Amino acid sequence: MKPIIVIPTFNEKDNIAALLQEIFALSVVGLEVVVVDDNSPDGTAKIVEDMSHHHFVHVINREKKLGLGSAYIAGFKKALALGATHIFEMDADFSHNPKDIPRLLDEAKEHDLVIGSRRVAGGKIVGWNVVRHCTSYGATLFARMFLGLHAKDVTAGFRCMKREVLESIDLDAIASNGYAFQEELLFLIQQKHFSIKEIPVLFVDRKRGVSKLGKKDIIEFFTTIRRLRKKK
Ligand SMILES: Nc1nc2c(ncn2[C@@H]2O[C@H](COP(=O)(O)OP(=O)(O)O)[C@@H](O)[C@H]2O)c(=O)[nH]1
Ligand SMILES: [Mg+2]
Repeated sequence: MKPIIVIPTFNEKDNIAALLQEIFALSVVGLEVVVVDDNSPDGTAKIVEDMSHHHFVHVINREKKLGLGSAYIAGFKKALALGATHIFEMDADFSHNPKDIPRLLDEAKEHDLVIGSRRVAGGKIVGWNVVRHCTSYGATLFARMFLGLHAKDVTAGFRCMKREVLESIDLDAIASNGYAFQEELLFLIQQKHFSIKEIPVLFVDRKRGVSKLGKKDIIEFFTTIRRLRKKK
């Protein structure tokens, strides 16, 4: 088995080294990490490059901030080329607990996509303000209603997919580039009838660094729903 965790980063210098250390402290055989950095002004990529001498961590350096969606696509392609059996999505900011990685991987024995879900029994979001809760809840409701998504946490960025899932999808055809990327990918996976399982996770808002979620992303989320609806 060769699970590869793809982590997009933009200005995560206060999180990335500690996160990678926690990931590599797990007893998961064959685990590797691909960090996709968009030329973070705070030097995130250099921290990861220095760690790559001692750990199985690869860095993709992109010239500028090109968006979350394209960062994930670049990371997925690299993970597939490295021979990953399972590919994870994960934030760099400790909102996703590295200790949940083995649980997700274990569920992936039975399912093609496993979502670390905040919206099933036992899952929880800690540290968001009311506005963020309402935005996320509204986005989830709309996406489920208009796209017929079965998963309860459609915007989750903590996922584990079997390689066959990504191999079956035309990654270059994914048009959304911000946070809408997560709903579009989920839509495509569901359309191909892969088995999807949600397991509860505790999501804790970042303690260090700032969120990159912007108004543009929220608008794109809803325009993506309109675009994908036509493909249902
Ligand atoms: N490479 C890259 N990473 C990004 C970009 N936007 C966000 N990220 C990273 O994607 C992850 C999720 O973003 P984050 O700001 O934590 O979003 P939030 O958890 O929804 O508030 C973090 O690891 C960010 O550093 C981007 O444009 N390019
Ligand atoms: Mg985050």
